[in-house]
Amino acid sequence: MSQSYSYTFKILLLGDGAVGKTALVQRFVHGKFQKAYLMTIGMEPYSRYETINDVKVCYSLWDIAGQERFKAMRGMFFRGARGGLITFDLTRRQTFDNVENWIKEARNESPNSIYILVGNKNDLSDLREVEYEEGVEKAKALNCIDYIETSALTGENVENAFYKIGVTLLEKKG
Ligand code: G3D
Ligand code: MG
Repeated sequence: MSQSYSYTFKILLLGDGAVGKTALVQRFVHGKFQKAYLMTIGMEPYSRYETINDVKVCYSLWDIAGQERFKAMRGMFFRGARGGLITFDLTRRQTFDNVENWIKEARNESPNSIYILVGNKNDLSDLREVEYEEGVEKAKALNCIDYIETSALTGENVENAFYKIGVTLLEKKG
């Protein structure tokens, strides 16, 4: 059985180490949260097929997978990207402060791509270091399509984050 689809969107998972990029993509692709998985080395290809507004699209998801610190290895990763999730950890302000660097690099490598700002781990509300309004402000300032708070653990808003990117890319196409 073959799956036919109209578009393939290459979408990047960006952000500092341990913010939950792999957990988010696992949740989106496999529908579950895995407490422990091997630290991934190299690029992990994931895909999920979706129908958005009656159009079949393939999400090709590229998880930066352990290369957060190795800038020199990222050329292939960025090539051809249509968009990305710029992710930070709501419980670590440092990862929020680094969002600028990620978006700068992404725009430099893939000038026409679109980004959504994602504050992950919103299930850990007692440990939160970044307020919702700050996320909204930063998303505006950096020209992201939106700000959204997710939990790869509970699954909250994970579908929405990817859906928003897909819808926006389809609108750009059409
Ligand atoms: P990364 O791919 O960005 O480096 P990971 O991050 O997906 O490997 O996640 C880093 C750690 O955060 C993991 O914990 C993972 O279980 C946890 N995590 C990811 N997303 C969430 C979330 O939404 N809520 C909570 N509470 N934890 C999350 P460990 O303990 O394995 O290091
Ligand atoms: Mg990872």
